[in-house]
Amino acid sequence: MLPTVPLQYPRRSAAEMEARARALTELLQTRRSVRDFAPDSIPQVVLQACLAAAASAPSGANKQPWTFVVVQDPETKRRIREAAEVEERTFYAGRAGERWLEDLEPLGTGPEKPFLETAPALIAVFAHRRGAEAGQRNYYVDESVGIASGMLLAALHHAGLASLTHTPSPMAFLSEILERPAHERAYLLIPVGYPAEGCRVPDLKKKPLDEVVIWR
Ligand code: IYR
Repeated sequence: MLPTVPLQYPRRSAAEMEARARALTELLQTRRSVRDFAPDSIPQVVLQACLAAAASAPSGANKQPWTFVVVQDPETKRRIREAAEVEERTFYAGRAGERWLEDLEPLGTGPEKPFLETAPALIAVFAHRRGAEAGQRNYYVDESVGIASGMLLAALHHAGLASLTHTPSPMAFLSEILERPAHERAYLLIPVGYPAEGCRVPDLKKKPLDEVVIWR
């Protein structure tokens, strides 16, 4: 067992907890997936701090089974866009199936992915299916990487950066372009930047809380 350290935990009053809970909720409720980015570059220290938030996530047996590849080089972004659009064209041309395309219609998405070039940074999240060395295992990999990715999205939004969870599928091309080893699998591609001027987003509604929460 590891040595232990005292837990740093400030116990707060109910009123302070409520205020903090509401403040974070209100902030998170303003996050939207952005598909139209300004080309402006973003402060590297902000990206780095948000990545540190993601990397602090809990994970199965603390294996931290993730790699975040930050792509800012225009030529690499261009290659990623090109490869993603190859997959997306077949997806939208029929591989998705009628039902899936119907479900996507309200979002107005399509096979063209200019944001993969205009967004100043793309964060490619890779999940480690197992450890790098033979016999090393990881546990609850999807859960762990999903939690870390959610924390990354929250940190980016809190810092004032827009993002998109993009999942061209299959994403094997990312492993190739970004030269990731075989035990890593592309999990999510997150364009990050500032929204383009006049950016519009679909008028989505979230389900009411009583539809998604059951108190017993
Ligand atoms: N990967 C495609 C399709 C797509 C799928 C889902 I589920 C979405 O919520 C949005 C898009 C694309 O990025 O266009």
